[in-house]
Amino acid sequence: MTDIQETLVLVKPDGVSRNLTGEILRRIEAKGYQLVDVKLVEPSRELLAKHYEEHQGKPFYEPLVEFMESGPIVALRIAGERVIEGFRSLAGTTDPTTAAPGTIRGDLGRDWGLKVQQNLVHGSDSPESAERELALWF
Ligand code: RTP
Ligand code: MG
Repeated sequence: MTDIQETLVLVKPDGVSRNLTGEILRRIEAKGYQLVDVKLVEPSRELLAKHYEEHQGKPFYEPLVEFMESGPIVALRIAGERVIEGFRSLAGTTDPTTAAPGTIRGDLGRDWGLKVQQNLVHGSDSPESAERELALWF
């Protein structure tokens, strides 16, 4: 049985400013996922507050939102078999220093003592998150 899903991927401001959007999309397409929609977004604080509502009140919340407002973001709607967990696997774990080599964060991410991990990408973490986040960004 197939399980074709859609997920939201964000190339965060560090990825866009470091000209890594193409490299990130290349990895997504090379894996076999389909690009369904794409846009460059400068998100409002309201959008970011909704996007990160699960993190409100955490110590990293404010620096995270400020970082996400620091430059344009590329939002991608991606489709494929089990793409939600598949993209999380391509991205690697949250901290780019310890993310496995071979992953986007492990190969390309940097954490040079920055408070917020500037870890290049976001990917929805469940079917419920994907549906909610795609409706926010697209
Ligand atoms: P994402 O939501 O961006 O795909 O990343 P994730 O699931 O791996 O990480 P999550 O726990 O959802 O955290 C969201 C983003 O917040 C920043 N963060 N900083 N301790 C910290 O300083 C910290 N923890 C998380 C990262 O940018 C992370 O991607
Ligand atoms: Mg998350």
